Amino acid sequence: MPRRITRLILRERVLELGARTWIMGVLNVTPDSFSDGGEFFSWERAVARALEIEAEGADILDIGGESTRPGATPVPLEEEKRRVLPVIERLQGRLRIPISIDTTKYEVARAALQAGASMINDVSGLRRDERLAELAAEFHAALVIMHSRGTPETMHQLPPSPDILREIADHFAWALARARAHGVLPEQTVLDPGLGFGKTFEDNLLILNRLDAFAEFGRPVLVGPSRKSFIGRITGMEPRERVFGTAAAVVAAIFRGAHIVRVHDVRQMRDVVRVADAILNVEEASASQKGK
Ligand code: HH2
Repeated sequence: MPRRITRLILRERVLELGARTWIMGVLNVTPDSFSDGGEFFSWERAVARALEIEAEGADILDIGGESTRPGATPVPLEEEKRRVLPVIERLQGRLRIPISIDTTKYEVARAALQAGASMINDVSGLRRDERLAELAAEFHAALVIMHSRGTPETMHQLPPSPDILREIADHFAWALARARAHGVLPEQTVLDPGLGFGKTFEDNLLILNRLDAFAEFGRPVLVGPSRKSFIGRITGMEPRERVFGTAAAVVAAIFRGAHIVRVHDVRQMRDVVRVADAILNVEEASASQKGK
């Protein structure tokens, strides 16, 4: 079944999502991210990787200056700004795809938007600071509302959720209402169930298998399975070796209605996404006639 087409506002751009899957390429300007920590921890290398991510076929670039892995050291505000802002500034006029800022901090998001970012990727889903919604409204930026159980410091001590799908849906309903109250249009929002964020191994698999449960909100769904530990638990592979496992999760997500996939291995996932999209979008009536 083809995916639902939804409109997404990213500042001056208004895009139709759903005809094909969007790829969000990950750029972590951090020394300690779980799968690529330290790799792009200099402005020159980060800028070069950003341009490469675009050339490899990403539709959006997600820049983050603070690792969210469990137990990661919180990054002070000024340090997070120092990591990401020079990269966004140096990309102005050079990168054609929109930039998303992966932060939960109001000041970082504001400075990133001022420097040219057009999406806020809030892994706390407005729980840390609702003013991120005010910012999205003010700049007409897109807002990713992700579900997380607890914070990176606490998420692995929480008892499992009795009903993870219900818990995520309740959070989406709450956060969409809060965003609306701060002046964010529904067309500016994207929903993300937050794979790995305080979820059990089975929760992660269930979320992917039942991703279509979140279609009821009528908003694009983003998922970030890339190199995550539930894949390592199945394959026994280290983070950088989880490319094929990530590919399987990406295909499953696309077939359950994901509009955007957040990945590190953009070049490889571009082919994965293209093939999955072609299968998803084939029309039965024309299948026997065309392209023999
Ligand atoms: N996952 C990570 C970070 N940000 N944002 C969204 N919307 N969805 C996700 O699943 C998501 C996210 C964690 O991955 P990564 O950025 O590679 O690691 P780290 O947080 O250690 O930098």
